[in-house]
Amino acid sequence: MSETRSETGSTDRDIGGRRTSAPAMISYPGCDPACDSAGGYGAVLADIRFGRNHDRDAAEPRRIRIGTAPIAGSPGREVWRLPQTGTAGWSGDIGYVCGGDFLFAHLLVEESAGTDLTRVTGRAYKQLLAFLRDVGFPHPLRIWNYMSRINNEELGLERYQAFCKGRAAAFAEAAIPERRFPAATAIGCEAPGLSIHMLAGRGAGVPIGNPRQISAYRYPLPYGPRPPSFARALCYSGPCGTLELAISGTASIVGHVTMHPGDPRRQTRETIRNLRSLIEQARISPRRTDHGPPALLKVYLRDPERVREVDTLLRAWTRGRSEMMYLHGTICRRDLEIEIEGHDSVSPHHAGDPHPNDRAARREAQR
Ligand code: 3EB
Repeated sequence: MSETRSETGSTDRDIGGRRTSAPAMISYPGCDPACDSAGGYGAVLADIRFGRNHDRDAAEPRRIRIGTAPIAGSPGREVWRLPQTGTAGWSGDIGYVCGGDFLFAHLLVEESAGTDLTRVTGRAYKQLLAFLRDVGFPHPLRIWNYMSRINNEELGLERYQAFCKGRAAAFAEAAIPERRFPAATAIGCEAPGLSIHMLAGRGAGVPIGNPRQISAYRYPLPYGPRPPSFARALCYSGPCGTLELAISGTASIVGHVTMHPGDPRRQTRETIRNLRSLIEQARISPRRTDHGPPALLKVYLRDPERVREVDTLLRAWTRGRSEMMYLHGTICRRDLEIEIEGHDSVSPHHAGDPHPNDRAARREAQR
């Protein structure tokens, strides 16, 4: 899918009139050969590859593999870079890497037959949140969750809903309120086990809501006994004075209702409308009028055969301004065919007055 590759591989690039930061914290090096040379990009906080199974490398906690396979030649690797990184290691089952005000942490839990995903998730999240607090990065900013059989019913509950129940219990126990919920992705895959990885910070971010959708943590009961604990997007101060926008997995949901069930093309259009409205709401671009697509998009498709039509629609929106990754993953509602997450990074320096979100982020970080 070489057509989808962005031609903007330089460090200091001008995208749609906005200047993105250099170095951007997260990149897909498959799209951007310049990122593979370490020079000028600093140290690696996380090196994430996508493939057939979940895996971790005991010798290198920076490196993990996620069991959602790239589709049709899509890049399948993501690298997070900072000016410097510090301590890296293992704390029990948790792998971690520290870098400045940020922490990369991950956990892979094997599930044996007949275990209760509510309990497995609750335990995993309690462990992770306690670890974050102990090491002084108490704020989860962005979390990715991957689980098997996501739409299967077990012990009288759909597994995604069991996951939500366990996660909610852990957030409650750690006294993390809704306004501190991270941006997140939750995806099903054929690979066994529950894989959780995250970016956490010393300071908190500012949650962004989507005017077209109700907050996921307010979803009504029919979607599960406990609603999902995540913010539609989270804005936080980046490593080099940048403003980062982590965009959660976004789907064809308006209000709380699935639109165009089972139709990947119409769901893609609806999801683009949701992403645009969210980005407009976040206004991280220094200029009011300029809200292009995010620098990075990651697309999960239930049916990999539909990638061409989806790619055509997405390219009409992004017009070469975004790096894209396509992965085979199962969405958490049976009637959803596609979910799209994103990340953006802007340098507000040249904008004169600090952007309102920047001021808010600093204020939040000091609390
Ligand atoms: C949605 O909007 C789609 O449970 O962490 C997207 C992103 C979704 C994250 C999560 C779920 C999650 O409800 C599903």
